[in-house]
Order: sequence, then structure tokens, then C-alpha cells
Amino acid sequence: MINKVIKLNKNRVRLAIQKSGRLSYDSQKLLKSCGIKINLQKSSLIAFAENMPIDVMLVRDDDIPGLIMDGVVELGIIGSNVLEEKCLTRLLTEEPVSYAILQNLDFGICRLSLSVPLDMRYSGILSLKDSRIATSYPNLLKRYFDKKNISFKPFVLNGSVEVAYNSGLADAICDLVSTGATLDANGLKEVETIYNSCACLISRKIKHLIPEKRIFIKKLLNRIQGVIKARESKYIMLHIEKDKLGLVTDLLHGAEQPTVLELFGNKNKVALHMVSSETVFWETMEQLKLLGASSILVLPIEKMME
Ligand code: PRT
Ligand code: ZN
Repeated sequence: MINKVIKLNKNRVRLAIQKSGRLSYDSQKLLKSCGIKINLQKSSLIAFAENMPIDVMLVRDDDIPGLIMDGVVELGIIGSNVLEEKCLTRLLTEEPVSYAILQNLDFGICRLSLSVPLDMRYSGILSLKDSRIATSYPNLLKRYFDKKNISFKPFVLNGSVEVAYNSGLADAICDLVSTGATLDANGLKEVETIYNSCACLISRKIKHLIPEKRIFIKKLLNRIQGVIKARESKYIMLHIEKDKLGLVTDLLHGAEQPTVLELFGNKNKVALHMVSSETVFWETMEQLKLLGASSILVLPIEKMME
């Protein structure tokens, strides 16, 4: 029986996602939006999809690049910051570095930035020459300073990097920033962005995958792209006088070819339906109203396939 289960799993695609942390909720939500029925439980490390040939492994985010590069799983969802740092580490230790980025995702967006005390006079990166800089990303930091040919002293911390200055451990820090609130709370200011990051779907190199898995991964990727497109898009409906149609479509950037339908009992007015790949702000709706548009509806799109 055990042999049978293992044999079965070998033909299923394995996907590693973060077990608990900033990427876990969005990763799970993405899988659900793609129609994958999975019962993820906090206590288990692996979950089997009921309706698709995919198993999901729940791990620490730092382990995901290695699981891909060592051929343990075929797919992973990981912040590109962790991926890039891991690649640089593996290059130094001469371990294999082989993966493909299939898709950048629309979550986990942050930047790796250098920050200094609020009262420091900062006049460019040379101000940090020979400074002690605390970070969890020593390789990305070194790459940045090496490119500029400037020396610095790394101080590696695996968490709470922002307290390093106030506790006297470092002169500056290099850490992830999203809203900037943590820096504010610790009396620091952001001075240089050294890396822009987002979550991404990565895979083993396609040549290492059997054809059945390639086909399934392609199908999953199409669904993921559909989910992202749908999240970014809006369905817009409005009524407008025929001769104002051009002005309306000029306003709605990112809109695809609209559908125009004549209104019953009014030959001068039309109903316009269109998908817009951009957010429609209240200001745009107010401008549409000024053009004479009425019955303006902006609706979310659940699924999309092109
Ligand atoms: O336990 P495990 O090892 O799996 O998780 P972890 O603790 O190493 O990572 P986790 O869950 O904190 O972050 C996972 C990933 O989320 C990161 O590798 C990034 O790709 C992404 N991400 C996006 C962030 C942030 N935004 C972020 N703001 N990761 C961390 N932060 C931290 C940052 O380090 C700082 O402490 O949030 C603070 C700053 O936030 P703001 O909003 O105050 O600027
Ligand atoms: Zn981690």
C-alpha cells in the first residue's frame, strides 16, 4: 500500500509554498482561485489536491529555492529576494543553480533597501563607505557594493534587522521595506533601493520534466495568468451618446475593443461594454459623468481566459 502511494505521488507535480508567513495566505488563495481543491492543514507538511495531479508541500520560504534546484519539487512560490540571495549563496558554494521563473505574481511586493538613522547626513552611497551594515541578505548587498566598488562591513542577522542600529550593532541596515512603517518606528530613513522584489512561480528547468508534468504545469500557468489578469481587470458598462464614444474610449486607457449596443427607444445613445486592464478610479467615473455618461457600472471579473 505504501509503495502504491509513493508510486502514485511520483507522477504528480509537487509544489512548495511557504507554510506560514507573509506569502502563505496569498499563495493558498491563488491555488484556490485556479480551481485546485486542497485541504491545507497547519499540522501537516504536505497536502494532496483532490481534483488535480498536484501535491502541495508547506515549508519555510528559505528552503524553496533549494527544493527546486535539488529536484525535490517541480514548482515553488517564493519571493524573488530569497531566490536571488539563495542563487548567489549556491554559486559561492558551487552547488547547482538551475530553475526557471514561470510567472511574476501580484503579491509579496517589497524592496530591499538601505536605511540610515534619521539624523545622519546622507549624500550618496559613498557616505556608507566602510560602514557596518546589518542585513539578512549579505550576498545581494555585497553585489550592490561591489558594482560600485565601495567597501563595507556586513553584519548578518536573520531577523529584527531594523533594531541593529538602535542597539549599537550597526551604522546602517539593509532590509525589506513595504510600507516604511517599521523604519519610521525605529528612527530610520530609506536612502537606496538595492533590489525590487515580488513573489514568483518558479519551476525546475523544463528539460528535467516528464511530458505529462509539462502539460499540467502549462495548464496551471494559463490559469494563474488568467487569475492575475482578472484581478487586474474590470468590466465597465455605461450609456453614452453615440458621438461621445471616442472621448469615452480615450478616457478609459487599457480598455480593449468595446462592444457597442444600441439602446431600445433611443437612437442617439448606446450602451458600451468593455474590459479594462486598469483600475477605474472615482475621478475617471466623474469625468465620464461630465461627458454625459449614465448608468456607469464597474464590475470585478472573476475568471478570464484569452
Ligand atoms: O518562516 P519563514 O522563513 O518561512 O518566513 P520568514 O520570516 O523568513 O519570511 P516572511 O514571512 O516575513 O516574508 C516572506 C516574504 O514576504 C519575504 O521574503 C518577501 O519576499 C515578502 N515580503 C513582502 C516581506 C515584506 N513584504 C516585509 N515587509 N517580508 C518581510 N517584510 C518585513 C521586513 O523585513 C520588515 O521587518 O516587514 C517589515 C517592514 O514592513 P513595513 O511595511 O513596515 O515597511
Ligand atoms: Zn524565511
